Amino acid sequence: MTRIITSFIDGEFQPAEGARLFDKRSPVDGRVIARIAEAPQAEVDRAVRAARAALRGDWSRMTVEQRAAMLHAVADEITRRFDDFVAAEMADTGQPSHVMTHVFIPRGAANFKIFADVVKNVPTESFRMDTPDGRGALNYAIRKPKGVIGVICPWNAPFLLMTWKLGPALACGNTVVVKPSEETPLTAALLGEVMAKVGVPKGVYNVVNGFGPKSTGEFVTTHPQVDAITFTGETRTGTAIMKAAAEGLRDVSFELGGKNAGIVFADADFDAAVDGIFRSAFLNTGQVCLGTERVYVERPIFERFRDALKAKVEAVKYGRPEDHASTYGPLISQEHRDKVLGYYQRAVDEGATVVTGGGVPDMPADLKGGCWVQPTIWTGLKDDASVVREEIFGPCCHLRPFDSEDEVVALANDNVYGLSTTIWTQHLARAHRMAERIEVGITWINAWFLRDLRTPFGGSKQSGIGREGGVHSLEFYTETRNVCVKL
Ligand code: NAD
Ligand code: 6OD
Repeated sequence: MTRIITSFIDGEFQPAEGARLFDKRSPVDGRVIARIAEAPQAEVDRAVRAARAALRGDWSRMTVEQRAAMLHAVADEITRRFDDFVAAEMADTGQPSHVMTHVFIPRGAANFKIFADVVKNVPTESFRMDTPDGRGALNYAIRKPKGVIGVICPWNAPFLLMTWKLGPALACGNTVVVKPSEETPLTAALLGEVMAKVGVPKGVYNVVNGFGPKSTGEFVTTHPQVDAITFTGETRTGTAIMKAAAEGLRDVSFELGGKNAGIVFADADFDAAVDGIFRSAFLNTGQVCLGTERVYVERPIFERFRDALKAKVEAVKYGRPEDHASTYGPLISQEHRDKVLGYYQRAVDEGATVVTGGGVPDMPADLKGGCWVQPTIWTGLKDDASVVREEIFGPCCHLRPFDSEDEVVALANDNVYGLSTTIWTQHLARAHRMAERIEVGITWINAWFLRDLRTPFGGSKQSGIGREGGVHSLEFYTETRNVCVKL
């Protein structure tokens, strides 16, 4: 029988009777793997009220130490149920098991641990001031939870990205109403089981499922009792959510789209650069916000680099995620596949040379219903081609030669997005100089997606608002208040 995923509110999964259900299909073969109950306005309202009530219950009476210990217990339970999380995320996304076991699921547990530790160790400021009577005064700051946080999540790395918001939100003493992507509901539901098992007070973690506009997502973001909204997803959606948040002047934290530049100098460690760019363009079938769909290669090594990257791309192994030989998965949905294939066609129309890929692979009969596309490399596009300017969010990149540092900095910055860049060179003085000049939130030098969770993470320009990570997350998930004591 097909499993039904319902909302998790006030510590309980909701009954499925009477719910409006929609299908969750496997990206691998198109089979229906679950049916999801779309939470209507009234159910979102119950979730928000549960979260509000929990702000005044046992959760609010816990010491920081007790809350941090509870989040460590959540992390430990995720680790104990590691295989269940891997299976759920593989079913939702179709991505290979090694990506789940090495990257995405371990980060779930790490996201709870790091912020449990941060809140215990971050001081607040104090200022001693002079006063006319000579006795002075002491100011000190205290941090308070912001309240009920609406957490709106995307589908591309569902568990990593959801827990990246939940870890700090809960560590700071907030309660949450999470809206997972309609494409990837499974790990958020599993986390409900974990929260209940560990004894996280009812109403602290709530999940409502459904779509975005005119559906569950919008019901969360427009709810007047939601105090702040943290969102990861497309820039266009961020604009809609910001409008919703303007009502009631609620705070937002946004991690949005990107069209990131990978930059390879001729002096780079060649093999490391090819590996790095291969990962940055094709990991997770290119569905990573930090991915490099624009790759600039210094002219003397351009052709050699193109050929080496092509060889790696042509060696990917398509297959089911649980087959350990698979290195490459499908896109998330047929809708997203149509979008990516639309760009594949547009690249040809805009005059690209297709180095490899550009279409649909010939899959075995049992996988034909999946959302497969070929990993693709282009060259020869003009800098103003839409394929070079717009986020595709697929397994593809355009390679373009460059001749000077100034030229490549200008090319990298010539975009409305500013999320990340990866620079490959042995000339570290130049790399540091470029890091100052490229308008992005995150620069990697001779690395990509190497994450220290204490560092500021977020985008410049249209790639985001705010920074999360380490103490930066506390700026969003707490309200700092000043206390002034006359001495
Ligand atoms: P999306 O914006 O389509 O959807 C994200 C979430 O928002 C989903 O849960 C969706 O249901 C909800 N939503 C959509 N419209 C809404 C509305 N009007 N009101 C409330 N909720 C609404 O994004 P996606 O397709 O799921 O994810 C891919 C995008 O996310 C890409 O653009 C990618 O670059 C971006 N992303 C950015 C980062 C980052 O850290 N900067 C990380 C991952 C993904
Ligand atoms: O590593 C992270 O914390 C993070 N937010 C990664 C985002 C990946 C985007 O697809």
